[in-house]
Amino acid sequence: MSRLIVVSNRVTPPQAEGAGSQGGLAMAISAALREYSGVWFGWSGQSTPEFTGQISTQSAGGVTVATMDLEEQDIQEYYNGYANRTLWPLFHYRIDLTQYERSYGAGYARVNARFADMLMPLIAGEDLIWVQDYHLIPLGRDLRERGAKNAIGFFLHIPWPARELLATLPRHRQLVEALFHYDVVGFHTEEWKNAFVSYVLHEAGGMQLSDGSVHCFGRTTMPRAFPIGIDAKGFAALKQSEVGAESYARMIESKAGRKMLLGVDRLDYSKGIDERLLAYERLLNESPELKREIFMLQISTATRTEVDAYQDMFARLDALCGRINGAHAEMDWIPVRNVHRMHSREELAGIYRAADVALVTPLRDGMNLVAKEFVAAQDEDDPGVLVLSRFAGAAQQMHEALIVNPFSQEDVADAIRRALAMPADERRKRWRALMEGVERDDVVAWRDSFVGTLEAARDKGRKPKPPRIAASRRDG
Ligand code: GDG
Repeated sequence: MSRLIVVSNRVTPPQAEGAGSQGGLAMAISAALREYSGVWFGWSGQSTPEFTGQISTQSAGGVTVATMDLEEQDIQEYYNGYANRTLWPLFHYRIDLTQYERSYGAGYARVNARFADMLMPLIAGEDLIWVQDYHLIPLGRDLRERGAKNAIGFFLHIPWPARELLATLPRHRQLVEALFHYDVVGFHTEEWKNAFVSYVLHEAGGMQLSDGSVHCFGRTTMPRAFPIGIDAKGFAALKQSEVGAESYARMIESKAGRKMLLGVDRLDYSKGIDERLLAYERLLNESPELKREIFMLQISTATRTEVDAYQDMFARLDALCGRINGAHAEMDWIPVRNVHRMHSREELAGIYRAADVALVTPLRDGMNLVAKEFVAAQDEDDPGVLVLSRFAGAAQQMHEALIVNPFSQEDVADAIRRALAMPADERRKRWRALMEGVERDDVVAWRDSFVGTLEAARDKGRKPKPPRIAASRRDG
């Protein structure tokens, strides 16, 4: 078996799992690498006064973890700048928040080149290289320029924007061109993949070939949807752990017979937290009979605190929760519990299990793992109901959830009412179908399907090439 080298912006060693610090991507990667004798390379998260080009390596759970430190200027321009002030908002359809600064673009190019310089000596002939996410789009091209002949794949964890939005980005063609140095380009959903193909055909004048690959800028790549999953069995087991069972018992006691609506998010404008609270406020105003019967627990953890768009989010959230509580609370009932503390994975599993309704209502989300974790943590005899935004990638797989438009307070309030009133039989039926999908399309299936496609692309590249037949070419 070839060795797998995974490259991502941040690296969280697998043994840190359970410590409560891993985001969606980190959880998925450590689960994916666990069975490989793979290498995981990325930024340590630390800054250094001057870039030294030194790599620290450590072995953890069969995985070699290799990290480098970055200079403060690199972190500001590449990470807080181009990645999180430019690409993240733009790819989440927020051009109003997108900052287009040349210095950010220069920092992004510089750090990707640093990644390539540092990674080249670690690469052996047969290694498969798998680059993760929007921080590292140019890395494949930078590696090729340094002579890498390996199969290199790229996976995007966030949405791919509509081409009209992408066209607002200065040098958007160069960004897309860089993707053509990968053998495989993966997206969570057909929708994001189609948006990419649409750009290639209509904006860049490329063509799609009969096998689904796309040809443009003199190169060919294979775009495909690989919906990410969770470690479903592992997550379901967490709720049975000592801490998981304890947090479940604590939640059940504090529910005092009421039904709990649950939101769990990194505090990010893409997650639709304010909109969700406004929908809940509307529900309380429209259905006063539900008061005292329900409450909402919103867990929102801090993220990207150095980026301005995130800085006033806690203040806004607290003000909104304060307003709802001020208007509706009674001496022995509070409608919203607003929690910013981070919980361990085990605690989280217990909390999910105790919830009656999960509100996963992002305005735009690549996939959303919270939806899948909630399903995995339910008890089969008495499962909760998932209310899911149609704009989360997860909605394209989780059809048995109550699918809502998160921009419509009425729509979300209706879905909450429906979830609260749903008979146990229907809840079980929906949950069984959802759980089947979460178990089948888990993180191992995601890894195997991506790596299998990358291996196939490598093997195909070794054979003599058949003549190319254009399946479709639309004018641009
Ligand atoms: C990106 C894409 C895509 C949250 N609070 C706590 C905590 N979390 C964990 C959740 C979940 C993760 O954070 C969030 O994952 P998401 O998938 O919802 O979102 P992003 O972090 O934005 O991830 C996303 C993902 O990449 C994977 O491709 O699905 O669309 O945006 O795992 O459980 N974890 C702990 N304590 C908390 O308080 N331990």
